[in-house]
Amino acid sequence: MPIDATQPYDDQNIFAKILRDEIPSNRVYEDDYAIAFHDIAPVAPTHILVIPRGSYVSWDDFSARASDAEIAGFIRAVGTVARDAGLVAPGYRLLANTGAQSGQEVPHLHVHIFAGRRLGPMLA
Ligand code: IU
Repeated sequence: MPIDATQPYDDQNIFAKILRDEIPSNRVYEDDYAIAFHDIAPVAPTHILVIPRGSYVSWDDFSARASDAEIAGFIRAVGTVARDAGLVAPGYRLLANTGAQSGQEVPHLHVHIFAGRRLGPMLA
C-alpha cells in the first residue's frame, strides 16, 4: 500500500527495524549518516537502497527537518555507495518515491540506486 507522506514517523516500519538490526538485510555500506543494503526484490542487476539513520518519512520530511550535516552526509553516502560499487563509469539512476501517487511503500526515506543494464526512459 502506498503511504501518506504527511504521516508522522512510525518507528515500527521495516527500514527502522533494519536500521536497528532487528531484521536482517544485505548491508553494503554504513556510516554515521546512512546505511545501504540490497533491495529484496531487485528490478535491475544492481538495486541498492540508501537510507538515512535519522527518522524521516520521506524526501519531503528529510529536506524540511534534517540538519545540514545530515543532508550533506546522506547525499555523500549515496554517491559513495554508487562509486564503491563501480557504477560511475557505466552509469546509474537515483529514485526517491515520495508519497502515495509515486508508489512509496515504506515510510522511511530511501533512495534507490539502479544500475547494471541499459535503463529505459523515466516512467510518466
Ligand atoms: P518504494 O520506493 O517505497 O516503492 O520502494 C520500497 C522498496 O523496498 C522496494 O523496492 C522493495 O522491494 C524494498 N523492500 C526491501 O528491500 N525490503 C523489505 O523488507 C521491503 C521492501 I517490505
